[in-house]
Amino acid sequence: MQIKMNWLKSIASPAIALGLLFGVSQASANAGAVLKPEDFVGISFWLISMALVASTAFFFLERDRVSAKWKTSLTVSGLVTLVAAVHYFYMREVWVATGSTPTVFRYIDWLITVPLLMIEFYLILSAITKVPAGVFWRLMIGTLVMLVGGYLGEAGYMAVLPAFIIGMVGWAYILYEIFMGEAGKINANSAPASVQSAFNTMRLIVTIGWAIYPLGYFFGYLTGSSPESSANALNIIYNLADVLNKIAFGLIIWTVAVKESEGHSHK
Ligand SMILES: *C/C=C(C)/C=C/C=C(C)/C=C/C1=C(C)CCCC1(C)C
Repeated sequence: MQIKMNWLKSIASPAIALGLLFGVSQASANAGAVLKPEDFVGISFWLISMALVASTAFFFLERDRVSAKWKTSLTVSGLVTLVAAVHYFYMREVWVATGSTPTVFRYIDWLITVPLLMIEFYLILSAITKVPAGVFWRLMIGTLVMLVGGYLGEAGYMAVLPAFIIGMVGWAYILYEIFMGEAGKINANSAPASVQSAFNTMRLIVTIGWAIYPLGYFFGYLTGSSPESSANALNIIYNLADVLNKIAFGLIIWTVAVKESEGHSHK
Protein backbone atom coordinates (compact mmCIF):
# COMPACT_ATOMS: atom_id res chain seq x y z
CA MET A 1 0.00 0.00 0.00
CA GLN A 2 2.78 2.34 1.00
CA ILE A 3 4.57 1.65 -2.29
CA LYS A 4 1.41 2.29 -4.26
CA MET A 5 0.87 5.63 -2.55
CA ASN A 6 4.42 6.75 -3.28
CA TRP A 7 3.97 5.82 -6.90
CA LEU A 8 0.75 7.80 -7.02
CA LYS A 9 2.43 10.77 -5.43
CA SER A 10 5.30 10.82 -7.87
CA ILE A 11 3.06 10.90 -10.94
CA ALA A 12 0.47 13.29 -9.49
CA SER A 13 2.17 16.58 -10.27
CA PRO A 14 3.43 15.69 -13.78
CA ALA A 15 -0.09 14.44 -14.54
CA ILE A 16 -1.63 17.68 -13.33
CA ALA A 17 0.88 19.70 -15.37
CA LEU A 18 0.15 17.71 -18.51
CA GLY A 19 -3.60 17.94 -18.04
CA LEU A 20 -3.21 21.63 -17.69
CA LEU A 21 -1.16 22.00 -20.87
CA PHE A 22 -3.78 20.02 -22.74
CA GLY A 23 -6.62 22.15 -21.41
CA VAL A 24 -4.89 25.36 -22.30
CA SER A 25 -3.91 24.19 -25.77
CA GLN A 26 -7.55 23.23 -26.38
CA ALA A 27 -8.59 26.71 -25.38
CA SER A 28 -6.19 28.17 -27.95
CA ALA A 29 -7.27 25.76 -30.70
CA ASN A 30 -10.73 27.29 -30.54
CA ALA A 31 -9.45 30.69 -31.61
CA GLY A 32 -11.30 31.85 -34.70
CA ALA A 33 -9.32 34.75 -36.15
CA VAL A 34 -5.76 34.38 -37.37
CA LEU A 35 -2.72 36.12 -35.94
CA LYS A 36 -0.94 38.23 -38.56
CA PRO A 37 2.86 38.25 -38.74
CA GLU A 38 3.05 42.05 -38.47
CA ASP A 39 0.74 42.22 -35.47
CA PHE A 40 3.32 42.77 -32.73
CA VAL A 41 0.77 43.24 -29.98
CA GLY A 42 -0.96 39.99 -30.91
CA ILE A 43 2.40 38.21 -31.07
CA SER A 44 3.34 39.54 -27.64
CA PHE A 45 0.08 38.12 -26.24
CA TRP A 46 0.92 34.74 -27.80
CA LEU A 47 4.52 34.72 -26.63
CA ILE A 48 3.62 35.56 -23.07
CA SER A 49 0.78 33.01 -23.04
CA MET A 50 3.32 30.29 -23.81
CA ALA A 51 5.85 31.59 -21.30
CA LEU A 52 3.08 31.52 -18.68
CA VAL A 53 2.09 27.94 -19.56
CA ALA A 54 5.73 26.80 -19.37
CA SER A 55 6.18 28.58 -16.04
CA THR A 56 3.06 26.91 -14.67
CA ALA A 57 4.32 23.44 -15.57
CA PHE A 58 7.72 24.34 -14.13
CA PHE A 59 6.44 25.61 -10.77
CA PHE A 60 4.13 22.63 -10.29
CA LEU A 61 6.79 20.07 -11.21
CA GLU A 62 9.41 21.72 -9.03
CA ARG A 63 7.21 21.23 -5.96
CA ASP A 64 8.80 17.77 -5.76
CA ARG A 65 12.21 19.32 -5.18
CA VAL A 66 11.42 21.49 -2.18
CA SER A 67 10.63 20.63 1.43
CA ALA A 68 7.02 20.51 2.62
CA LYS A 69 6.83 24.01 4.07
CA TRP A 70 7.86 25.57 0.73
CA LYS A 71 5.43 23.64 -1.46
CA THR A 72 2.50 26.01 -1.00
CA SER A 73 4.59 28.96 -2.21
CA LEU A 74 5.38 27.12 -5.45
CA THR A 75 1.75 26.05 -5.85
CA VAL A 76 0.65 29.66 -5.56
CA SER A 77 3.30 30.80 -8.09
CA GLY A 78 1.98 28.18 -10.51
CA LEU A 79 -1.63 29.27 -9.94
CA VAL A 80 -0.72 32.87 -10.71
CA THR A 81 0.84 31.91 -14.05
CA LEU A 82 -1.98 29.44 -14.82
CA VAL A 83 -4.74 32.00 -14.29
CA ALA A 84 -2.77 34.57 -16.29
CA ALA A 85 -2.09 32.08 -19.13
CA VAL A 86 -5.77 31.27 -19.60
CA HIS A 87 -6.59 34.95 -19.44
CA TYR A 88 -3.89 35.81 -21.98
CA PHE A 89 -5.23 33.26 -24.45
CA TYR A 90 -8.59 34.96 -24.16
CA MET A 91 -7.17 38.47 -24.45
CA ARG A 92 -5.24 37.48 -27.56
CA GLU A 93 -8.42 36.21 -29.18
CA VAL A 94 -10.21 39.45 -28.38
CA TRP A 95 -7.27 41.46 -29.70
CA VAL A 96 -7.04 39.51 -32.97
CA ALA A 97 -10.81 39.70 -33.51
CA THR A 98 -11.40 43.34 -32.57
CA GLY A 99 -8.04 45.16 -32.57
CA SER A 100 -8.48 46.16 -28.94
CA THR A 101 -8.53 44.72 -25.46
CA PRO A 102 -9.87 47.22 -23.00
CA THR A 103 -7.79 47.38 -19.82
CA VAL A 104 -10.94 46.53 -17.89
CA PHE A 105 -10.40 42.92 -19.07
CA ARG A 106 -7.13 42.84 -17.19
CA TYR A 107 -8.89 43.46 -13.90
CA ILE A 108 -10.49 40.02 -14.13
CA ASP A 109 -6.99 38.53 -14.08
CA TRP A 110 -5.70 40.99 -11.48
CA LEU A 111 -8.54 40.27 -9.08
CA ILE A 112 -7.25 36.72 -8.74
CA THR A 113 -3.52 36.97 -9.44
CA VAL A 114 -2.65 40.09 -7.42
CA PRO A 115 -4.06 38.78 -4.10
CA LEU A 116 -2.19 35.50 -4.79
CA LEU A 117 1.05 37.44 -5.36
CA MET A 118 0.53 39.34 -2.10
CA ILE A 119 -0.11 36.07 -0.21
CA GLU A 120 3.40 34.99 -1.27
CA PHE A 121 4.90 37.52 1.14
CA TYR A 122 2.92 35.96 3.96
CA LEU A 123 3.78 32.42 2.81
CA ILE A 124 7.53 32.85 2.54
CA LEU A 125 7.66 34.40 6.01
CA SER A 126 5.40 31.63 7.34
CA ALA A 127 7.84 29.03 5.99
CA ILE A 128 10.47 30.26 8.42
CA THR A 129 8.62 31.66 11.43
CA LYS A 130 5.20 32.26 12.98
CA VAL A 131 3.40 35.16 11.29
CA PRO A 132 0.26 36.77 12.76
CA ALA A 133 -2.87 36.53 10.58
CA GLY A 134 -3.11 40.35 10.68
CA VAL A 135 -0.26 40.54 8.16
CA PHE A 136 -2.24 38.41 5.73
CA TRP A 137 -5.40 40.49 6.12
CA ARG A 138 -3.66 43.85 5.79
CA LEU A 139 -1.99 42.75 2.55
CA MET A 140 -5.35 41.49 1.30
CA ILE A 141 -7.26 44.66 2.20
CA GLY A 142 -4.62 46.90 0.59
CA THR A 143 -4.81 44.83 -2.59
CA LEU A 144 -8.59 44.98 -2.81
CA VAL A 145 -8.73 48.74 -2.18
CA MET A 146 -6.12 49.23 -4.92
CA LEU A 147 -7.93 47.09 -7.49
CA VAL A 148 -11.50 48.13 -6.71
CA GLY A 149 -10.47 51.82 -6.81
CA GLY A 150 -8.80 51.38 -10.20
CA TYR A 151 -11.71 49.37 -11.57
CA LEU A 152 -14.36 51.88 -10.55
CA GLY A 153 -12.40 54.53 -12.44
CA GLU A 154 -11.61 52.54 -15.57
CA ALA A 155 -15.08 51.06 -15.90
CA GLY A 156 -16.71 54.48 -15.53
CA TYR A 157 -18.52 53.95 -12.22
CA MET A 158 -16.61 56.78 -10.65
CA ALA A 159 -14.70 59.89 -11.79
CA VAL A 160 -11.21 58.78 -12.88
CA LEU A 161 -9.20 61.00 -10.51
CA PRO A 162 -10.78 60.11 -7.13
CA ALA A 163 -10.82 56.44 -8.19
CA PHE A 164 -7.11 56.70 -9.01
CA ILE A 165 -6.41 58.23 -5.60
CA ILE A 166 -8.26 55.40 -3.82
CA GLY A 167 -6.20 52.87 -5.81
CA MET A 168 -2.96 54.67 -4.94
CA VAL A 169 -3.87 54.65 -1.23
CA GLY A 170 -4.32 50.86 -1.40
CA TRP A 171 -0.94 50.42 -3.08
CA ALA A 172 0.75 52.77 -0.57
CA TYR A 173 -0.74 50.71 2.25
CA ILE A 174 0.75 47.50 0.77
CA LEU A 175 4.15 49.17 0.38
CA TYR A 176 4.02 50.43 3.95
CA GLU A 177 3.24 46.92 5.24
CA ILE A 178 6.11 45.22 3.38
CA PHE A 179 8.72 47.93 4.00
CA MET A 180 7.91 49.42 7.40
CA GLY A 181 4.97 47.43 8.78
CA GLU A 182 4.87 44.10 10.57
CA ALA A 183 5.75 42.03 7.47
CA GLY A 184 8.85 44.17 6.88
CA LYS A 185 9.86 43.86 10.54
CA ILE A 186 9.43 40.08 10.67
CA ASN A 187 11.57 39.83 7.55
CA ALA A 188 14.31 42.04 9.00
CA ASN A 189 14.31 40.41 12.46
CA SER A 190 13.54 36.72 11.96
CA ALA A 191 14.33 35.67 8.39
CA PRO A 192 17.57 33.95 7.31
CA ALA A 193 19.70 35.80 4.75
CA SER A 194 18.35 33.91 1.72
CA VAL A 195 14.73 34.67 2.64
CA GLN A 196 15.54 38.32 3.35
CA SER A 197 17.17 38.69 -0.01
CA ALA A 198 14.15 37.13 -1.78
CA PHE A 199 11.76 39.29 0.25
CA ASN A 200 13.75 42.42 -0.63
CA THR A 201 13.72 41.65 -4.36
CA MET A 202 10.00 40.82 -4.25
CA ARG A 203 9.15 44.13 -2.65
CA LEU A 204 11.29 45.98 -5.20
CA ILE A 205 9.14 44.33 -7.88
CA VAL A 206 6.00 45.46 -6.05
CA THR A 207 7.44 49.00 -6.02
CA ILE A 208 8.99 49.35 -9.48
CA GLY A 209 7.39 46.59 -11.55
CA TRP A 210 3.92 47.39 -10.26
CA ALA A 211 4.35 51.14 -10.87
CA ILE A 212 3.84 50.43 -14.58
CA TYR A 213 0.11 49.85 -14.07
CA PRO A 214 -0.78 53.14 -12.30
CA LEU A 215 1.46 54.94 -14.84
CA GLY A 216 -0.60 53.34 -17.61
CA TYR A 217 -3.77 54.52 -15.89
CA PHE A 218 -2.32 58.00 -15.43
CA PHE A 219 -1.25 58.46 -19.05
CA GLY A 220 -4.37 56.74 -20.34
CA TYR A 221 -6.94 58.74 -18.41
CA LEU A 222 -5.45 61.73 -16.67
CA THR A 223 -3.42 63.48 -19.36
CA GLY A 224 -6.31 64.20 -21.73
CA SER A 225 -5.24 61.69 -24.39
CA SER A 226 -7.81 59.04 -25.23
CA PRO A 227 -6.97 55.54 -23.95
CA GLU A 228 -7.60 54.07 -27.44
CA SER A 229 -4.77 56.09 -29.00
CA SER A 230 -2.23 54.44 -26.75
CA ALA A 231 -3.78 50.94 -26.81
CA ASN A 232 -0.92 49.35 -28.76
CA ALA A 233 1.85 50.71 -26.60
CA LEU A 234 -0.08 50.10 -23.38
CA ASN A 235 -0.78 46.47 -24.22
CA ILE A 236 2.87 45.75 -24.99
CA ILE A 237 3.96 47.52 -21.80
CA TYR A 238 1.42 45.65 -19.65
CA ASN A 239 2.41 42.34 -21.28
CA LEU A 240 6.09 42.86 -20.53
CA ALA A 241 5.27 44.03 -17.02
CA ASP A 242 3.44 40.76 -16.40
CA VAL A 243 6.56 38.75 -17.34
CA LEU A 244 8.43 40.52 -14.55
CA ASN A 245 5.60 40.66 -12.05
CA LYS A 246 4.32 37.12 -12.47
CA ILE A 247 7.08 34.89 -13.92
CA ALA A 248 10.21 36.54 -12.48
CA PHE A 249 8.44 37.02 -9.15
CA GLY A 250 7.68 33.27 -9.06
CA LEU A 251 11.27 32.43 -9.99
CA ILE A 252 12.60 34.42 -7.05
CA ILE A 253 10.39 32.38 -4.73
CA TRP A 254 11.47 29.17 -6.45
CA THR A 255 15.15 30.09 -5.95
CA VAL A 256 14.79 30.68 -2.23
CA ALA A 257 12.59 27.60 -1.79
CA VAL A 258 15.19 25.35 -3.43
CA LYS A 259 18.03 26.96 -1.51
CA GLU A 260 16.31 26.65 1.86
CA SER A 261 15.21 23.07 1.14
CA GLU A 262 18.67 21.91 0.18
CA GLY A 263 20.19 23.53 3.23
CA HIS A 264 18.12 21.29 5.54
CA SER A 265 17.94 17.53 5.32
CA HIS A 266 14.29 17.34 6.56
CA LYS A 267 11.89 16.89 3.71
C1 LIG B 1 0.00 40.33 -12.57
C2 LIG B 1 -0.64 41.58 -12.45
C3 LIG B 1 -0.26 42.56 -11.58
C4 LIG B 1 0.92 42.43 -10.68
C5 LIG B 1 -1.06 43.76 -11.56
C6 LIG B 1 -0.87 44.81 -10.74
C7 LIG B 1 -1.71 45.95 -10.79
C8 LIG B 1 -1.50 47.11 -10.08
C9 LIG B 1 -0.35 47.27 -9.17
C10 LIG B 1 -2.45 48.20 -10.26
C11 LIG B 1 -2.36 49.39 -9.63
C12 LIG B 1 -3.24 50.56 -9.73
C13 LIG B 1 -2.98 51.62 -8.86
C14 LIG B 1 -1.83 51.63 -7.92
C15 LIG B 1 -3.84 52.85 -8.82
C16 LIG B 1 -5.17 52.66 -9.46
C17 LIG B 1 -5.08 51.98 -10.76
C18 LIG B 1 -4.40 50.63 -10.72
C19 LIG B 1 -5.45 49.59 -10.33
C20 LIG B 1 -3.93 50.39 -12.15
